[in-house]
Amino acid sequence: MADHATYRIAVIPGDGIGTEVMPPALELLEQVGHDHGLQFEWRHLDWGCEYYTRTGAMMPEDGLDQLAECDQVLLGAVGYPGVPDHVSLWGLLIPIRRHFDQYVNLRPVRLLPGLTSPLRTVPEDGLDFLVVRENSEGEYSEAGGRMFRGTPREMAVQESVFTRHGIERVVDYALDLAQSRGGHLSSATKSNGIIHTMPFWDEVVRERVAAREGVQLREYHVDALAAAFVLDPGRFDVVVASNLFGDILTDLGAALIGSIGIAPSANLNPAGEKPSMFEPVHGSAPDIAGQGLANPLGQVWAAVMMLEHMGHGDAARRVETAMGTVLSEGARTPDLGGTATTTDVGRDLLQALAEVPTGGAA
Ligand code: GGG
Repeated sequence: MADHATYRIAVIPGDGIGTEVMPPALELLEQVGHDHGLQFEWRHLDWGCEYYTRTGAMMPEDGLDQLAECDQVLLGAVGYPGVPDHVSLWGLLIPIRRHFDQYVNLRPVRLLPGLTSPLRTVPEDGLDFLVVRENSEGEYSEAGGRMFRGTPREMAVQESVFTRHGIERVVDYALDLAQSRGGHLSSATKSNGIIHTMPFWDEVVRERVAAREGVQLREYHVDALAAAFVLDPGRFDVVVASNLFGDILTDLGAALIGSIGIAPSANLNPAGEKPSMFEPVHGSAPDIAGQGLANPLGQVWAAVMMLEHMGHGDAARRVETAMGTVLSEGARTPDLGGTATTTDVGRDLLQALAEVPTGGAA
């Protein structure tokens, strides 16, 4: 991509600690942009639960049109007590993922330098695998309904939706990654208990793998997969999972690298025809919100994924190197056993970045 590129980035800090972890990420992006000839035009958007209490909606009616004018979206966290979780998620995060066909949710599980896994034994070369979560259908579905509310006959039905198109495209994305890495694809299923959708998932996964050279498929029931994440995480290279399974597995993945405060997530429209969205895996953490103690590294790592997606790998590597330095030598927030504040970590990150030569990231 050309130098002096200007990017219009929608910034939605959202709720709780989202508003605290976003500023250090933006400061770092400003600095790395300055160093690498990239300009960012921030479009700050105050959407979220407070916006909902003021207006009755999580974002304005033309919210998706406003985002369509941006190159990418940076999101903090969504959800806060007082607004039901399904209202906040289906009013902001999920419409964005669907409208912009961000059908891949890419979540790395990687032990950065300085991080210690809570696992007693980690592989010699550390933890390093990718989870590709299907992000547009599956268990996150509007199909269903409630009947007989407030009566003894009250009932709810929730349908999962799995389409051939939806499974094929996410598996193909995961296969591309597996071919460029260790050549192993692990698929999360539950076809013993889920009688329709999961056998279908397995069939389509096998078909797509059979059409590829050099990728070995391993299929796991999701419960056994969760156990293997803990007992033998070194066996994983690329994991592909449905929407809900991928969401649950990646919180476990975040725990394996020491804190959910660090883990990043990229909601990708792989063709780049529409904006993608980058967010930390963590939520709004009302228990620590407002105290300045949130770890900004998940948001910063999400920004690194945005730089990578935009083709600025050099700039991304520099920020990642700075993250490793801070994790090894710098301030730590309480989730990592320290007493530092969000601002302390942001300051150390900027200092560490200044030490990483442009074009010379380790
Ligand atoms: N960082 C965005 C956020 O608040 N995530 C919380 C959450 O529950 N997300 C649900 C999902 O990723 O499906």
